[in-house]
Amino acid sequence: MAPNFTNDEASLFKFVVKEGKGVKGLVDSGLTQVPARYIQPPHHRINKEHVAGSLENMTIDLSELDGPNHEQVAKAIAHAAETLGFFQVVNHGVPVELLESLKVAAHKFFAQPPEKKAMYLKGVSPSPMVKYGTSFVPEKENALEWKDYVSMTYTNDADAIDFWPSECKEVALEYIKTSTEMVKKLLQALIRKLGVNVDESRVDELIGLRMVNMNFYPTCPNPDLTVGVGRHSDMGTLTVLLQDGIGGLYVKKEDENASVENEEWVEIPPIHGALVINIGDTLQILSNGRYKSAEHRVRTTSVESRVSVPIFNAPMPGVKIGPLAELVARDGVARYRDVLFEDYMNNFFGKSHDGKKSLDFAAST
Ligand SMILES: O=C(O)CCC(=O)C(=O)O
Repeated sequence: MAPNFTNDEASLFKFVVKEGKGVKGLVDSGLTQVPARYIQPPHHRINKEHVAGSLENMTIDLSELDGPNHEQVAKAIAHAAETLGFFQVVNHGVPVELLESLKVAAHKFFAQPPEKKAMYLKGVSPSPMVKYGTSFVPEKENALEWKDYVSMTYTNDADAIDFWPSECKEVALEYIKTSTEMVKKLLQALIRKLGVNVDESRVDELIGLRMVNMNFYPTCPNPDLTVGVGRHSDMGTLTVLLQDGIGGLYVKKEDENASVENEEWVEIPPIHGALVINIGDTLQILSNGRYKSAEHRVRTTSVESRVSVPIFNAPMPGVKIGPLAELVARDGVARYRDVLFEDYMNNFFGKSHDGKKSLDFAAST
């Protein structure tokens, strides 16, 4: 018999969050409608009919970045970063077989019994670099997100092998290793397109913190009332995201004046072998607002469980981030203040998802 959580929020919270049974545990218990705690207010729900279309033509062949078409490709990347903040890449250097293995590993991790996953809950995990959980910051959220995740922060190979979950550690480590070169190249190209030269050590510093997450979105009985991930931008520099074939990732078209009813969202279509790249808040700040961190969100589905595997490439906590000095001189204004990335990160993880409000923390005074 499915536990009845409809009118008992405390028991629900204990079951899903504290005991680590997650949304997957709820679904496995046989529930036929989502508990009230998962119902989003109307303006946060994702209405499929209001989607402006899908982003078919933003796929960039990265092998061309090293060839005679370098300038053209760099221009396309910068254009995507200035407009939607999202694009997809193929020929990115991460083997396509590895992408397939990552999706299999994600399913394998979440298919385990709850107690095997709960050993990575915050507070009991054998390492602070591995965290299993559900939603985003459940303690702070009025409506929970329909998602479980495991997050692995990279420090060095030995720690990854010792502490990351055995179901996914090898592929996750390989994913980080094979994607880092691409991330560096993209960042170099984007910074050069701003007319600024930075040395390699600064580029390394801006992506020195790497977290690979495995997200699991179980099937949901009420996709119209829930979200997999609520509207947000990422805090770091560049995110690399592998999604499976289910679809449901939406990005908002920039229009500061659009009301919630009029805003336009486009779907990032799943493309076999491609990786999705999105601009994070850090790069918006560094570029003095020229590149846009992308506001995005994820729909739930009643058809099949979905997995995605992002790598969040971000500065090391001790790095100071702020608009590049050359851009401030050129623009005549600093649109953001300098902040320590650690403070930016603590603020980001201290609040529920709320569009691009995370950037307010670095707003110039
Ligand atoms: O699952 C996705 O497609 C996106 C995930 C995401 O936005 C996140 O983990 O922050």
